[in-house]
Formats: sequence, structure tokens, C-alpha cells
Amino acid sequence: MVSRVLNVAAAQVGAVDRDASKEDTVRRMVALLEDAISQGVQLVVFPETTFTTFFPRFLFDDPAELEKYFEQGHDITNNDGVKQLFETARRGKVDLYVGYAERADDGRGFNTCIYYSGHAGRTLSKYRKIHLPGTRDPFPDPEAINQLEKRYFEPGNLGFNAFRAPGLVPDASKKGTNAKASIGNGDPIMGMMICNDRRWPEAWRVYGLQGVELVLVGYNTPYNAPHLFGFRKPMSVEQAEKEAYYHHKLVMEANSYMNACFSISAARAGFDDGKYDLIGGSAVVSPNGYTIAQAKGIGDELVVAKIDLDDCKQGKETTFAFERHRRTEAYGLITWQTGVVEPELLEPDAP
Ligand code: CDT
Repeated sequence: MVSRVLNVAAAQVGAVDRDASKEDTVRRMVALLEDAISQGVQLVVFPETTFTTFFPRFLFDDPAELEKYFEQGHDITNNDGVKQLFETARRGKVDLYVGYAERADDGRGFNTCIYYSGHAGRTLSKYRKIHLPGTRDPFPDPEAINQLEKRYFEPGNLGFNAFRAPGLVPDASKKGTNAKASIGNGDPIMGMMICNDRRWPEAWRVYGLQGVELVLVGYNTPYNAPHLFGFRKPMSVEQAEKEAYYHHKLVMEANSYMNACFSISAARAGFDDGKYDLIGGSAVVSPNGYTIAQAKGIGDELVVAKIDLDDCKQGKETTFAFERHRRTEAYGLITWQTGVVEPELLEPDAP
């Protein structure tokens, strides 16, 4: 039996100010990665748009200023300012997930992440964020916290494609079972999401249907942002903070359980420019829906856990054995209707 135990980590990154230099931020990321390597970690997850501040909160008049927040081109692993991260991964033979703003060769913008294998020395998979939150135009209230992702990015066009990561589990591929691996065999099956995607069960289930064992998520989640979250009930900043943490934990635990997979989530946390709040809460969650490791603060922090991928088997073979229990004939609305269509009001009974 091949042991499928992995050492994994979420690399939470604290405040990154609007004028922070990319080199400084990448130095902080390399320090986290080296710490992970020294602890024998094999896979490290960094946050969404990690190299810069979370710039979609700002409206830019000057296109050149906006462009500073984007990485140019299809393959960023040799880009000046960020390549040190990938060199460190290769040297330490550690895999990583990292999020960044992508300016594609055709000029389109995407909120993107890649899975870079330090074992293979190359990018194994790319994902472009599908569920873009917020608005295209800023809120009229000048005090509002904006989230202009619909302005700066297009919805991802690469789908939710699970993939296998060779080299993490010694001997897994040697068995030659990858092509028709049964549950618990072969190289680990990974899926990637970005921030808001984690709130959408559809995204998780599409990965679940590919046998995903480990979902990786980077995020930037503000809490004192009533224009974004709504004013349905008056709430103190402290309550809003609690609720943001609660919902993060809720979706990571529930969706990991319902798809019988591990998940690793990594926050860009802290107070950017000393005032723009972002939750911490980076975590590793088990297939049974339990948080098994969690960040203690809102600064740079490595959250390490040892996980056994074979723990996915129980759920995948019993409660969530999809092939035995799913009823696709009843799920049609999920794919052909986007918004809500309510049932018609019944006529009151005649007296
Ligand atoms: N970055 C990102 O996607 N943030 C969103 C904020 C909520 S917008 C209503 C999130 O889902 O955490």
C-alpha cells in the first residue's frame, strides 16, 4: 500500500499596502515558503492576488497605474519580481498555488491562480476565477468599500478542471494506475478556486464529480463593507467581522464534507493601508468537515497540517458515493436556469 500522507500548508499573507513594492511582498512570500520547506511541507497555498494589494477596491483613472497590479503574459513564472518564488519552489521541491491578476496576451484581464510543481519544475494547471463578486461601477457613496472585479476581470473561461499532481506522493504514479485509478490510488487529485467561488456549491460539485481529494482556495474577504454585503439588519463592525469568519468556515467545512475532500484556504489578511480590513482564518479542513488547522492571527503565518488522502475514501464510498445516490434527472434547473423563478401565487380558496 502506498502511503498517501501529505504535509500541506496555507501561507497566509498579512497587510499589503497600495504602494507596497512587489519585490518586498515576494520576499515575504519566499520567507514563508522557505519556512514551509524547512518543516518538510510538500504543498503551500498562497492567497488570491497575492503579489499586490487587493486593488479592485480602487477606481483607477490612469490605465498605466492599473497595469502595475497585473502580471503580463501566459506564463508568469519567469517574470521579473516574482520568479524568485518559483525558483525557491524548484530548489525546495515544493508545490504551490498562487493567485495573481493576469493580463493575457490578447489584453484580457483575469483573476487567476496557478498550480506550480516544484517537483516537475513547471506549471501543472491554471484556473481563472468564475464567480466575480461586486460591481462594475463604484457605489455612489464615497465612503463605500468597492469591489470592482466585474470592471477589471472577465469571468474565467477555463472551467473547473481537476488535475493530478505527480511527485507529491512517492511511488503513486509508478503503479501505473493514474489512467484508471480507483478512489485512493494514484497521484492526488486537485481542484482550484478563487475566493468568492468557495461560496458556490456548484463549483465544489463539479470538482467532486472528478473525484477531487484536495481543493485549494486563496481569498481576500473584507468584513466592514455593508454596501457589498447588504444593509438588511443593523450590525456593528465586530458582528460583521464575526459573520465574515463564520461564513468562511461554514462554506469550507460544509463543501469539504459534501464532496468528501480536504481543502486548504489561504487569506490575504490584515489592514491594507492601515484601514482596509480583510479577515484571516486560513485553514485546512478534513473530508469529514472538520477544521484541523487554522491561522491564529491576521499577519504572515504558515498554517501546517498533515493529511492522509485516504481519509477521503469513507465519504466517497458511502454517504457521497455519487454513482449510487445522485439523481441527475431531478437537477435540471441547476444548469439551465441562472436566476430565481418563484412559483406562482395560488388563488385563495373560494369561500
Ligand atoms: N475577493 C473576493 O471574491 N471577495 C469576496 C467578497 C464578498 S463580495 C460580496 C468573497 O466572497 O469573500
